[in-house]
Amino acid sequence: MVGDLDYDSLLTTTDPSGSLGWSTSPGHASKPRVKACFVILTRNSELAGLETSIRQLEQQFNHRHHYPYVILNDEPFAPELERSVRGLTGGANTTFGVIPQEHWGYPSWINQTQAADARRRMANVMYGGSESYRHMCRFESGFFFRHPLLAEFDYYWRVEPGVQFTCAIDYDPFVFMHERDIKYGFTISLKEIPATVESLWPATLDYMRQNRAMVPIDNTLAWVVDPDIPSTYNLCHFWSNFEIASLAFFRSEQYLSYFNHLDRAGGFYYERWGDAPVHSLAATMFLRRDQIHWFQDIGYVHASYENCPSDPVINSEKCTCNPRRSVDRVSFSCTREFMHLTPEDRLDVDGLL
Ligand SMILES: Nc1nc2c(ncn2[C@@H]2O[C@H](COP(=O)(O)OP(=O)(O)OP(=O)(O)O)[C@@H](O)[C@H]2O)c(=O)[nH]1
Ligand SMILES: *[C@@H]1O[C@H](CO)[C@@H](O)[C@H](O)[C@H]1NC(C)=O
Ligand SMILES: *[C@@H]1O[C@H](CO)[C@@H](O)[C@H](O)[C@H]1NC(C)=O
Ligand SMILES: [Mg+2]
Repeated sequence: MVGDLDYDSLLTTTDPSGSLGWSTSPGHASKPRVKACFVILTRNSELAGLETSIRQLEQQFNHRHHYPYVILNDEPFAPELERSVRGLTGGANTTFGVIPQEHWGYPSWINQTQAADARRRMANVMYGGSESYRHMCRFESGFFFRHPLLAEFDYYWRVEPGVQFTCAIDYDPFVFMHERDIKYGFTISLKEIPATVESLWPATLDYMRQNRAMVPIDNTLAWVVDPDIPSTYNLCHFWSNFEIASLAFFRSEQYLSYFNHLDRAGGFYYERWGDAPVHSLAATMFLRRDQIHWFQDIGYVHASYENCPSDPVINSEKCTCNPRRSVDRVSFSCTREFMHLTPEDRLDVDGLL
């Protein structure tokens, strides 16, 4: 929680850009209103993409705010990468963290023979044959928020190498979320590849059965359960390569107990559970609809999909993207359904279990 933040005293800003999110006074370092940072997990080989992402983020948003960057890697950073990133992040504090071994690798209870069998069986599924991808998904599901470099922060914005930000962001999304008690923000939602999550929903139902009190009545599960086929996961998830979220949410007893349950079940290795469906199912179980926000106005491109604001005024004034390419318009997005959810769509959890 960021409840102890003295918000009112920070309301007057002398930031010459007039943007929200900072108060500056002569002789003092700029001080952000919300303790927030960017988190970028990267490999040394992704330097070019990392540079693209940071350049665009600085240009569209952060040159006015100087939120710090935390760059993470499972291997020691190449000195060239550190030098190059520091050159691009300018006024923002940038720290480089190597991920502790116990956060990136098999837990003791995983049978690695069985895990290798699963990789062979799933060789023709996207990343189904990859061992490192699985370590990455487990790390992003259960550990990134425990990295010591994130300890001082309350919110984070996840960024990946090689993404693009196609609209000027002339307000502060962290402040926007903090003011409204929003815990999870996304740009793109999609349907997951079924073979990667076959047992994720059954494991989630098990979790809810064993931890019934953890799931509030005003949850958002209606978004992931098809009303016509009760007790079935419709594969909808927020695409986690972009995320602006509360770290308190991930550090909560609810989230941690859910992650531990999934980790024990083994599907990060015996299937190929992605961090996107894991974060999403947690958000829908533990958060209210109004604590989850679609950043429709943040133009964002990751590989083959993009989010682009359809509002003609916003689009023409702030963006360089084509709204006709925005993925929320297509059938394999779940964003339209998310926007249509009302409190009356509340799902009876006991009916599910
Ligand atoms: N340090 C490190 N980072 C990794 C590794 N694998 C993936 N990542 C990072 O984890 C994030 C997700 O990996 P991606 O390869 O982008 O996977 P994806 O987004 O599901 O798929 P594509 O971007 O379409 O390939 C990115 O930030 C990568 O840089 C790894 O083995 N080591
Ligand atoms: C930069 O971040 C590090 C690690 O969190 C912190 O110790 C240091 O004080 C920060 N520097 C500035 C100038 O804020
Ligand atoms: C690990 O899995 C393999 C293949 O499924 C199995 O033959 C073996 O008995 C398992 N090992 C243990 C210790 O459970
Ligand atoms: Mg990616």
